Amino acid sequence: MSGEVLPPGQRLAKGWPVSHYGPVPRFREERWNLQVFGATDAGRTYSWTFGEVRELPTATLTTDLHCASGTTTVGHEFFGVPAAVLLALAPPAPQVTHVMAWAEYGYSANLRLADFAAERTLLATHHDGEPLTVEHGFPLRLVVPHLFGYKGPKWLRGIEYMTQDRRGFWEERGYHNIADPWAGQRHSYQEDEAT
Ligand SMILES: Nc1nc2c(c(=O)[nH]1)N[C@H]1C(S)=C(S)[C@@H](COP(=O)(O)O)O[C@H]1N2
Ligand SMILES: [Mo]
Repeated sequence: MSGEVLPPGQRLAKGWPVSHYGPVPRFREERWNLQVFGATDAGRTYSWTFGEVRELPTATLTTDLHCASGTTTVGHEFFGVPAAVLLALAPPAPQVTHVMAWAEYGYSANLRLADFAAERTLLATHHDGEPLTVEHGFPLRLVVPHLFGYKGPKWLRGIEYMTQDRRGFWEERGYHNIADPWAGQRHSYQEDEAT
């Protein structure tokens, strides 16, 4: 158990409930790829098959997951490819300030480049030593340990480099653009509050 202290307003949930919007996509390996596109430094799009993703350098981290609706689950061990590895393999242009993380069915989450580049941000393939279950994002899920769960798309398919910010799926629907759980950043109306 890694989290004795929860962010303000969060309560501990038992087990690992599944929560997302819409249906669970079916994985077809022959149609799957991970793309990095938008404002890359080389001006080209990068693409990896699932087999190629599994060949990339990996890391393990333990984190709690905080859903903005108020539940926290603790002690998740994720294994996968650090976002920093992707940034090194597919360098962003110098003007890039934000990324959009894209999932199946058009789900998206915008992140400041610094949040995506953070040391513990991970493109996870495994949880507690097992491949992710399909409900929790198999084959690939973004984990951003220092932000609310909606910043971590399950069924991740792409990273778009952006030279200005643009709101993602929940951010367009009233959720906070930054989503720091320790600062209680749940709702977009809080963005107007004095910092
Ligand atoms: N593709 C996709 N990813 C998503 C979501 C979603 O609706 N679609 N919901 C997010 C939210 S709000 C949370 S709290 C976590 C929940 O992850 P879990 O079901 O593994 O607990 O997934 C995040 N990733
Ligand atoms: Mo959530």
